[in-house]
Amino acid sequence: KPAAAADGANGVAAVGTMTQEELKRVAAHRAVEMVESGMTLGLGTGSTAAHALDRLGELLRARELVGVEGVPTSLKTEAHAALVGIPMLPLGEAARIDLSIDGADEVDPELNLVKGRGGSLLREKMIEGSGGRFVVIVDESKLVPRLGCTGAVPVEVVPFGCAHTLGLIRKVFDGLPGFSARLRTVASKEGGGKVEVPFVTDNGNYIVEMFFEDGIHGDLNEISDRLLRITGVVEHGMFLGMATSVVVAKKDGTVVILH
Ligand code: ABF
Repeated sequence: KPAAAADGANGVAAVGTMTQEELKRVAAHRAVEMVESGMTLGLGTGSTAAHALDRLGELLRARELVGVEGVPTSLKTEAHAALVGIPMLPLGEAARIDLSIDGADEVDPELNLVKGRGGSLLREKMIEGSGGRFVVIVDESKLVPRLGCTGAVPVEVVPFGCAHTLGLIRKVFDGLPGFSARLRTVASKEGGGKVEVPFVTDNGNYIVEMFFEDGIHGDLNEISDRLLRITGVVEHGMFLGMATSVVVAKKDGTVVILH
């Protein structure tokens, strides 16, 4: 369905098969070409978005871009952007977001996304959904036939009553074969790596991870509504109809832009 426009990666002819890290960089650099001086940017989180931050920093230092400001989608991105010299402002002080650039965990054929396996889905959705263009940068391993095919679909929940909220989330998918949901945990530093504690987001919340045997079949908007109606759910990691375009770096080093 999406119109595809193929071009070379940064004008560089593809040579052999590139590593996944190189592909992430190629996609990120292609998206940064869309940035113009004076823009306010949504700054994404994750290893692909990190390449975009590095490139933006380079262009700002070289004064090839001027007057660019960024709104970071996580504390990690805020620290990275500060390190490479990208001026920043909080979401509430940005008159508008012109363009957001961020990675994704999955992209379906309609350009719906799963995001948030990095733990930053709430700030990402607030910033990337606040208007302006949203350009997603991925290597081709992120393209899936259906959301939820390759791993967890995260849901941010408030810590209070999280076991109760988890139960309500499970009820949305009652009887669905192969469905499971659990609280995301990490090994606690205090416990010498042996004790698992809940993963805490930048907003002080927890994450419920939903798993589907063969991805999510059914009406994604309806599922989204049902999840968001649960008191205790803050937001989920399905980004439906939000991406303006998706820059895909393919194994051979070429870039395809899906709209
Ligand atoms: C962010 O980073 C998240 O929404 C997503 O979970 C993750 C993708 O990370 P990576 O680019 O490292 O694969 O965009």
